[in-house]
Amino acid sequence: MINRRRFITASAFTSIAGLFSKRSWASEEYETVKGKPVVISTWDAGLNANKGAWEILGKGGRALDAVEAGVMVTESEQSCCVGLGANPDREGFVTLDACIMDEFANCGSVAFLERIKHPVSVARRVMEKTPHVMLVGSGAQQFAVAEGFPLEEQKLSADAEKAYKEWLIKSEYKPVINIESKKSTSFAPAKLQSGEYNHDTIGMVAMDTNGNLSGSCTTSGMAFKMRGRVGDSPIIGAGLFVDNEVGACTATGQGEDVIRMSGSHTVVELMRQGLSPEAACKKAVERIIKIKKEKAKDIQVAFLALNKKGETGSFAIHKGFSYAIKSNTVEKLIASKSWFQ
Ligand code: SD4
Repeated sequence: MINRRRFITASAFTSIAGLFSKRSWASEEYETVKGKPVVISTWDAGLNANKGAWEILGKGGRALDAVEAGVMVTESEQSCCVGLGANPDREGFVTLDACIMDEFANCGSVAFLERIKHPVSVARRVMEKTPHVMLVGSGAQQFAVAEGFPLEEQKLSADAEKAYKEWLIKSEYKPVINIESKKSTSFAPAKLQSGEYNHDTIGMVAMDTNGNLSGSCTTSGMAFKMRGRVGDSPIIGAGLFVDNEVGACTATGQGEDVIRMSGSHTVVELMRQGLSPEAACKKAVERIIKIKKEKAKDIQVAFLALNKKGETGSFAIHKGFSYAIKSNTVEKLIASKSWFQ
């Protein structure tokens, strides 16, 4: 239960390292950002992504433009696990999923998209230029090319190639996503074990100076997934949901378990009933735990939400999830609370 709000009035942008080392807030607190605009995004890659979004939000721009530009930063980071530099599927191909949603409930999505650098931008084109919400596979690629997106070379990044080769030695298919506390998964190559490669998604939600909300989500999905596998990230209501009257939410972690309880939509509906972002995320996590029972300890899912008042919050199954926040008064990484400690 939420009984205390912590208003962030930080005078200057405090050092991220310093703030991250102080994970001492009481369990009843949650982050509240005073004033708009504000942007939040998943994992540490969110710090850079938020800077990209801020180029637009900081100048009074629209949240929709900001959430597209923000996650494009991560899609471009070849060293990261989102976009074409990411880990491939079991057949050695990088396949990408993304979606975007605006304040009018317009939404667009692509899944199982190959050789396109910015799937989030293709998702936006689907939203703006077609009567549809979702395009997949070769159809999505064909649409992207027709829209002028260059078809990139089908080549793994050096890191992804190394990880894939290591994975091929055993070729074990035991999907485990994002459990930082469990660095040693049965298939995980060195970089996965170090946690460096364990995040293959960025989800971002933002409120602009007009108080309008938008969100985006983009991923390479689960490393070494079955060919054709699509997770929650491009699914409106699962990996992302925005309701401009209430709030917005994005999810990360084991997509299958987010899809089966319409995760992000559930969080927004809980906020509609009056729950704070953190309380809503926690309730959604509890629902997954109820569904998965004992198996919940083997999966990670985290929700990240923003409400119409500019309050933000998150909750994860396991510890290790963090999210990045940026507003006029704060820029930092926040360690999420979690069900298992
Ligand atoms: C998926 N939810 O494809 C994504 C994976 C993820 O950080 O979030 N990874 O299931």
